[in-house]
Amino acid sequence: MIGQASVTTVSPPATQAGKPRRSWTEAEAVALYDLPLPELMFRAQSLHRRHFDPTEIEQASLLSIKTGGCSEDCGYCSQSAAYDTGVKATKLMEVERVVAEARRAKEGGATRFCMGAAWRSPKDRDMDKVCAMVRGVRALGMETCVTLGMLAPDQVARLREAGLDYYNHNIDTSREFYPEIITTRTMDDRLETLGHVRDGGIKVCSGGIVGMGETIADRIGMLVLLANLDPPPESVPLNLWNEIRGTPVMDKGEPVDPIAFVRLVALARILMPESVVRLSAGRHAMSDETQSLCFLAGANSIFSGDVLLTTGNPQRQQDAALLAKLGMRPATPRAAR
Ligand code: SAM
Ligand code: DTB
Ligand code: SF4
Repeated sequence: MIGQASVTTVSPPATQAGKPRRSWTEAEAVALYDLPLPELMFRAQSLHRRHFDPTEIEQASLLSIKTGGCSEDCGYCSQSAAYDTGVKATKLMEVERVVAEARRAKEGGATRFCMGAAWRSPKDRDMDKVCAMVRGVRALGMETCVTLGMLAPDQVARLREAGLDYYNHNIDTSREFYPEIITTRTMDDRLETLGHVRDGGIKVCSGGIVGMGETIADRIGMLVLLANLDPPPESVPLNLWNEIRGTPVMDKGEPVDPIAFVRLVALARILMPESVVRLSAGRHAMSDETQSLCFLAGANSIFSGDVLLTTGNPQRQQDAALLAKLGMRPATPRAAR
C-alpha cells in the first residue's frame, strides 16, 4: 500500500463501451490500488463479469522462434548479448517446425500462439519467413501473436496482410524506472512501435514486468500509461520477473509480495475492463492460492506449456488440475474476446 484510501474517496471506475473514454490519473489509480482488498476485488470482479465470463481462462502458447544474441541491453533478459546468461543463440526457425509446434500447442488446448524473436527489430529478409509462420499458424485456426521488437509501418502492413491478430511489445515498467533497466531504446521508441501497430490495424498486446526493484508507484504508473493509450491494449501481459543469473536485474530484483501482485491485477482489470489480462512469466513460482486470487481479481489468460521463451512454466497437467479444482475452464477463442 502506498497511501490511505477510504472506500468512498475513489471515483467510479472505468469507461463503458460506447461512452467517451476518460484518462486515468496516477492519484486515482493509487487510490484504487490502496482500497481495502474486499472493496478492490469487488470492483474488479464487477467489471470483469460485465465484459467476460469469469469462469473462463484463455490459454496462449509461446515459442521462441529466434533465441539469444540480441543487441539490446534489457537488464532483465536472458537473451541479450550484453550478459553472460548461458543462453545459446540460434537462427530463425524453419516455418514447418514452427507450425508443427503450434499444432502441438493447439492439441494441448491453446487458442493463441505467440512467436517471439530476440531482435531489436526484424530485418526485411526475416519478414518473409515470419509472415509465412503467421499464415501457417492461422491456417490451424489459432489466433496469432508475434513479438519481434521495434517495427516500421511497412513491416506492420506486411504482418497485417499475413493475417496477424496481435503484436506484443511491452512497455515493461514506468516511464521513470525504464532508464534504469534499458538504455538501447527508449520508452518513446516503444510507444512509437505501439502506435504503428495500432494505426496498421493489428491488435495490441502490451504489458510489463514486476519484481525488478521498481516501487509500487512504478507498477501503478506502468498500468496508467497502458490504460491511457487510446484505445488501451486489447491484451495486457503481467510478468513476474523470472530470475536470470548474469543480468543486472539479478542484483536489484526483489521478490514480489503476492497480495501486492493481486492488487496490481485487480487494478489492471479496473483500468482496462475490456482487455484480456494475462498472468505471464513467473507462474511457476506462484502458489495455487496466489494464482486463484489473481483469477478472482480479473486475470483471464495464462501461458500454457512447460517453457516460455527460455525459462520454465507450470506443466499443462498442473494448470488443468488447478482450473478443475476451481471449477473453471479454458476459454474458447470467441469467448475470450
Ligand atoms: N525482443 C522482443 C522485444 O523485446 O520486444 C520480443 C521478446 S521479449 C523476450 C518479450 C518480453 O518478455 C519483454 O518485453 C519482457 O517484458 C518479457 N520478459 C523478458 N525476459 C523476462 C524475464 N526474465 N522475466 C519476465 N519477463 C520477461
Ligand atoms: C510477455 O509479456 N511475456 C512473454 C511474452 N510476452 C513474449 C515472455 C516471457 C519471457 C520470460 C522469460 C523467458 O522465458 O526467457
Ligand atoms: Fe532483446 Fe527482447 Fe530480450 Fe530486450 S527483451 S534483450 S529486445 S530479446
